Amino acid sequence: PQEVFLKDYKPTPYTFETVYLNFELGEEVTFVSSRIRVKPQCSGHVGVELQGPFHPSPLILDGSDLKLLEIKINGDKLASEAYRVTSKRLIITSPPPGAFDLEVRTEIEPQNNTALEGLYKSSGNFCTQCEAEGFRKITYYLDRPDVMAVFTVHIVADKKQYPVLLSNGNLVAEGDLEDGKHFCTWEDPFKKPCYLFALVAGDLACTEDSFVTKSGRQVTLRIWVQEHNKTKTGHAMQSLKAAMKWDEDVFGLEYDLDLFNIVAVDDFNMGAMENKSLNIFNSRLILASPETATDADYTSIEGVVAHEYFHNWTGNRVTCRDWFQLSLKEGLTVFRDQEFSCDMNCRPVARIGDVLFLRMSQFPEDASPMSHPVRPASYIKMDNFYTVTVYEKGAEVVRMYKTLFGKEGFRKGMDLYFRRHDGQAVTCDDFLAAMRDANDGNMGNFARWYSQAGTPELTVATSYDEKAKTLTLRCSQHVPPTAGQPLKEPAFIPFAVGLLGKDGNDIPLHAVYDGSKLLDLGGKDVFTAVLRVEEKEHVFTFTGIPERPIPSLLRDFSAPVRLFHDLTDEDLVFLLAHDSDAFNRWEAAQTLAKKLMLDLVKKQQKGEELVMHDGFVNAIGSVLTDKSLDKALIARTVTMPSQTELADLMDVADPDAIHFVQRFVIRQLALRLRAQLMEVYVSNQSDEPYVPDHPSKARRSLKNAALGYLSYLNEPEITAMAKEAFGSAKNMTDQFAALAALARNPGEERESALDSFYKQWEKDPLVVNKWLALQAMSEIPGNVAKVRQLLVHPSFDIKNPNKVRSVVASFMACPINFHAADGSGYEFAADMVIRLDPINAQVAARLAGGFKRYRKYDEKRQALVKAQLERISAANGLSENVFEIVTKCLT
Ligand code: HT7
Ligand code: ZN
Repeated sequence: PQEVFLKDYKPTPYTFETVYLNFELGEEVTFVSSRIRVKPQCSGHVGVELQGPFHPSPLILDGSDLKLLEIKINGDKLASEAYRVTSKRLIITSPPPGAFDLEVRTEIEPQNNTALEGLYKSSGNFCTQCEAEGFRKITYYLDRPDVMAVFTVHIVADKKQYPVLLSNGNLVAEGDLEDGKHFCTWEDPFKKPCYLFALVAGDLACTEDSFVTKSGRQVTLRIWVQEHNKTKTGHAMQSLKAAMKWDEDVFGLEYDLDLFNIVAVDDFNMGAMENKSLNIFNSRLILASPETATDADYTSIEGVVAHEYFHNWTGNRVTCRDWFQLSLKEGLTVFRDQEFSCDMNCRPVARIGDVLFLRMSQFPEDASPMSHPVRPASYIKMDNFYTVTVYEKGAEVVRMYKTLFGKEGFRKGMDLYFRRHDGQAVTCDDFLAAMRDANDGNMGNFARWYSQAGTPELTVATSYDEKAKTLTLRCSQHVPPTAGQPLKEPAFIPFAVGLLGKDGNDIPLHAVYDGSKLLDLGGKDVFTAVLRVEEKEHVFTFTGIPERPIPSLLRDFSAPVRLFHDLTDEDLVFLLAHDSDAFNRWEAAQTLAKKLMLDLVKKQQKGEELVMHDGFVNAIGSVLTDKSLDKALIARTVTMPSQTELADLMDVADPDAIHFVQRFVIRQLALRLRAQLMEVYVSNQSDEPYVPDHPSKARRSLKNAALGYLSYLNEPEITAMAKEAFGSAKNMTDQFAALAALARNPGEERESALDSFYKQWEKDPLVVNKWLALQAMSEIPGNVAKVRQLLVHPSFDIKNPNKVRSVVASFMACPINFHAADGSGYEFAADMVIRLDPINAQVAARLAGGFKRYRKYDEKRQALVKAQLERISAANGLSENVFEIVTKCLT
C-alpha cells in the first residue's frame, strides 16, 4: 500500500468548475454519467516542455470498483489509446489544451456495496457516504477536498420503490417518466468538494418544520426516516433549531439555503455526515422517544445534530486543503458542538464529560503506536485518521485559543477566518494566522500542537513565601517520545490558575512574575490567571498573596496535558469542598480516588489486605448529600475512575488487580453509604412525564448512580428494588439503569430481566443494540463465551456497523474480559477483525485499533496480542485499512 505524505502536497494541474451528474438507479446495476467542465489551473498547470510544443499534464482521476463504459472529451468519444485504467485511477494521457468538457459513463452495484462508502443500500434505500474518499466509488473524479465545483444532480429511479429522491442544494425540476420511473434535478449553488456530495433515494417519510434566520430567510427543515419512525424525530428537530439559533447568536453565522434535509439510515459507518444541505445520520443519532432512548441518547442527538449543522460553516463554506488538515474542520466543529452542549445543558457537567472522554480515549491513543499529531504527517488510509486525536485533542487546541484570547478575542479570530477564507480550501496554519492577526497575538510555539504528538506532562511545584507574600509555581514540562517522534520540543500550555484562601474564597490576583517579567493581572475582580507555560522550565511568582493559598491548577482543564502537582490530600479535600471552579472540584475528587485506588492496586498485587480510607468515604458521603450542588455534578463526582483510566496511569497495567480494586472501592462505598444512597435513590423518584431538560436528566443521573452503587451489594432487598424499577419504568433511562443493575450479578434475576427486555423490544433495532451491548460489556468472568453466542442471535448482523459496535467494540471496552489472561478475549476480537475485513474494512480497522494499547500490559499478554496481530496480518486479502493499523501496532 502507498503512504501519502503532507510534505508532498501539490495543487492539482486541473480544476473542475461545474459538474453534472446523472444517476439511473437500478436493482442490478446503477449507471452514473458525469459531465465535468475541466480547466487547467494557472499556477499548477505544469505543462511539460518536451522539445517543442506545450504538452498539457495528464489528467489523473481517482476511481475504484467502477466499470468504465465510455469517455468523451468535448462531445467526442475518446479512443482507447488516449487513456489508461488501473484499479485505482483513470489516466487521460493527453487532454486538450485549455478548458474542456469531460464526460464519463460508469456502472456500479450499490446493492453489493457492504463497505458502506460511495453509493450503497440501507434498508432498501439508496444513500451515499463520500467522506473521506468514497466519491471515487461513484465515478472517476479528482477526489480531494481542494477541488471545489458547482454540482447539478439528476436522479432517475422507480417511483413506487423510491418516491423520494434527494441531493444537495435546491430542487429545480421533477417529473414522471416512462416505465413507472420519475426524476428529480437538484442544483447546489455553493462550490464544494466531492466529499460533501450526497444522494438519497427511497421510501421515506418526513417531519417538517421551519426556521427564520436573523436576516429573514425562511428555511424549510425536513427530517426523513422510515414511516414508522416519524414519531421519533421531534428531539432531533428541536436540536437542529436550537443549533441554528445558537450559531447566529454566538458566531453570527446564518444558514445559507432555503432547505435543510436530514436523513436517518440504519447502516452507517460512523455517526453522521455533514453533506451540504443533506446531512445523513446513523439512525441512532436521530431517533428518540422517552420509551426507547436514554438521557445519554438525547444528549448525543442534540450534540451531533448541532455538530453536523455547524459544519455548514466550519467544513463546508471553509473546507480543508487536504485531509491532513482534517482537524481544521473537525477539531473546530467539535469545539463548537461542545460549547453548544455546555450552553444547552450544565457547563461544568458537559465539560467533565468531554475531558473524561479525552482522557479515556485520546490520552491512551497518544501514548500508543497509533499516536499521531492533530495534523498527521502521513497516512495509508485516511479513514484511519478520523481519530480522537484529530477530533477531541483538536477541539482542545481550538479551546486554547479561546482561553488565551477570551470570548471576544476568539470571536474576532473566527470573524477574520471567515472573511479571509469563505469559499476556500485552507490549512490549520490559516486558522492560527486568523486567530493571531485578529488579536495581535503572540502565538509563540503554539503551532507545535498541530505537528507534535504525545500528551505533554506538566509538573508543578508550589511554594509560599510568608515574608514576601508570594506564591511561586515551578512548572516543568516533558513531552514523551511517540511513534516516529523520539525528540520533542516544549509545548505552549495555557495554564489557568486560581488561588483559594483559608475561607475557601478565591484570592484576587494582582500581578505575577513570568520569569523576571512582571505582568499586571488586573486585581480586584480577577480570580483566574492564564499563565503561558512555554519553556521546559518556567517559573511564575504571584505577588501580594496575603496567606498561604491552596492553588487550583489547570482550571477548567485549560490544556490537554497530564498534570502532576504536590498538593496534599487535605488540599484536595479542601478544593473539593470550596473551589469556585466546578471542574476542579470534580477533579479534586478524581485525583483523590485515583491515588487511593492506585495504592490499593499495589497492595492487591502484593497480596496485602485492602483497607478502605475513612476520610475518602466521608468526602464522597458529603458530596452525595450536599443539597446545594447540581445533581448531575454530584453523580459525576461520586463516580469512581474507570478501569481504563487507572490502567493508563500505571507503568504496567494489571487488569485483574484494577478490576478487583475498583469493585472493592465501589462495594465499600455502597456498604458504608448505604443509607445515604437509599435516601438519594428514593428522594429522586418522580412521576412527572419524561422531559430531557438538564434538571430532569440530572435527577435521573443521580438516582440511577445510587442504584448502580447499591447493585454492587447484590442483596435481595436491592434486587427487589431494581426489579420494581425495571417493571414500572416509564422511560428508557430508568428502565435501562434498572436492567443494568439487575444484570450486574449473575443468576436467575439477571437472565429473566434480560429475557423480558428482549421480548419487550425485539422489534426496535436501536433498543436491541443496547441489549446486545450491555451483555457484551459485562464483567462477569468468562463472558467471551456468551458474546460468541450473541453472534448467532437473530438480532446480530455482521453487515450492520451498529450491531458490530454493540457486540464486538463493547466487549473490547471491558478490560477484565478483553484482557483475560488466557488470551480468549484477544482471540475473539481478532476473529472478528478477520471476518469483518472483507465486508467492511473501515469498521474492521476500527476494531483492530482496540489492540493499540497492548504494550501497556505484561509480557505474557503482549505476546498473546502479538500472536493475534500476526494472525490478522497473515489473513488473505487483508485490506489497506487493517494493514495500516496492524502494521503500526506491530512496529
Ligand atoms: N465528517 C464526518 C466524517 C464521516 C466519516 C469519515 C470516514 C468514514 C465515514 C464517515 N462518516 C462520517 C462526520 C463528522 O465528523 O461530522
Ligand atoms: Zn465533524
